[in-house]
Amino acid sequence: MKKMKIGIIGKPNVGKSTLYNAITMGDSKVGNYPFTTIDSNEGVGYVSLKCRCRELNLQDNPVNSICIDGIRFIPIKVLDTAGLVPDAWRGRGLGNQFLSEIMKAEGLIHVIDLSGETDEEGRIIENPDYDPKEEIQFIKEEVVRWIASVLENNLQKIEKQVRHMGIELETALHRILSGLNISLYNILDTLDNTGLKDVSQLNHENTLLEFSRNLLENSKPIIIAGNKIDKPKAEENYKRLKDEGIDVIPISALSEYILKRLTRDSIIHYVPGADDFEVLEPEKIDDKMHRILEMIREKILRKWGGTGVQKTLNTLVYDKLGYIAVYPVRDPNKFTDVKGNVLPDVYLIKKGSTVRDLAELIHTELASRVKYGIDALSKKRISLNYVLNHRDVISIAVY
Ligand SMILES: Nc1nc2c(ncn2[C@@H]2O[C@H](COP(=O)(O)OP(=O)(O)O)[C@@H](O)[C@H]2O)c(=O)[nH]1
Ligand SMILES: [Mg+2]
Repeated sequence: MKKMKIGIIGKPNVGKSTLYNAITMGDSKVGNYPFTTIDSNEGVGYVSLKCRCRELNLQDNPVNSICIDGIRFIPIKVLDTAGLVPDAWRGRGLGNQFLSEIMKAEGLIHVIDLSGETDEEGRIIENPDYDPKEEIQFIKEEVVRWIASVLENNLQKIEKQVRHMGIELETALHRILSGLNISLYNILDTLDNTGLKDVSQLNHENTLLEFSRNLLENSKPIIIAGNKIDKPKAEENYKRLKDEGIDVIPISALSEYILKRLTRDSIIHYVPGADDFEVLEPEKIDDKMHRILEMIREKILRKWGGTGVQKTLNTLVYDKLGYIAVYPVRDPNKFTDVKGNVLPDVYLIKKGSTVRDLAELIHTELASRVKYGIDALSKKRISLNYVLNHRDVISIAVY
């Protein structure tokens, strides 16, 4: 199955790479787990859910995912990028080079610096008074302008297709934009929303920008992660943004990174998303690290309910991208696959999907042979049009 991909964007120095490293750090406990780093800026992170194993009183044998202390983790691809600075769309800085790569992602995490200690270029400033609201605006505008420039560079091609080859405007646009994970539906919606009818309208800068802005909004969900909540002015900035109705998830990427690294070295035990950790080897923690860990426990985990990193991933995938997680099993009584693995797999599938869609996702060949489904929790037979729920356990009966 194709793994979902999400990207990390933001200005320089906000903590994108720290977040990326925290998200993609492999867990040593899963040793030869196949989902290791793919390349230098593309790695594997996890979306989590409360696993069904405990309530069913089962010892599970995860195959496509991981289960730690009753929390199931589903792998997704995560991309890191260089920071975007003002005018990046014109080629300023390095960020621009990565936009075509990052735009292939289904959704984006926009990391902002809540401390106010860095300016729009990511430079540390003396007086920490940079308003993070500004970077929310300007980064989005850079991406909008970049999409507009892609369209502008292809305008002749689009015009030729529409005027001389009888191709529909949406199809011509889709040929240019499909590589950016933008669907024909997204394009049709945007044509509708902006009232754009003729290709010539795209020749006007304002129309082109409006079209691009609308397209970004309806094709690329973006979640804002407010980083560095451990810093002095961060809470104040967070509250102000919240009061202005801006959705920001407060996070501390560095805390998550430290907790994951110590867990990897078996010095502490921390389950991503948890609001506490357990010290396993106190003798390996020096005074300085001890103080850092206590600070993380009191000022981050207890205060904010976690580092916010897992919450960011989950909110993006479940709430913004509209996925649910479903366990397919072969045997609805034992909750196993053909090899006897208990609750082996969990699939991310779009909300509103049916039993038939699940069969299709697992294997197109399976889809052609499906008879009906069985809800393994109630043992009830369900139709192929049954709409799946988050955490359903489904068996598919075939001919
Ligand atoms: N205080 C604090 N510093 C952080 C946090 N996350 C990252 N940083 C620091 O911010 C700086 C920039 O981080 P980096 O990940 O390289 O940022 P990038 O340029 O956006 O990739 C580094 O000094 C990090 O240690 C955090 O949660 N809290
Ligand atoms: Mg970086």
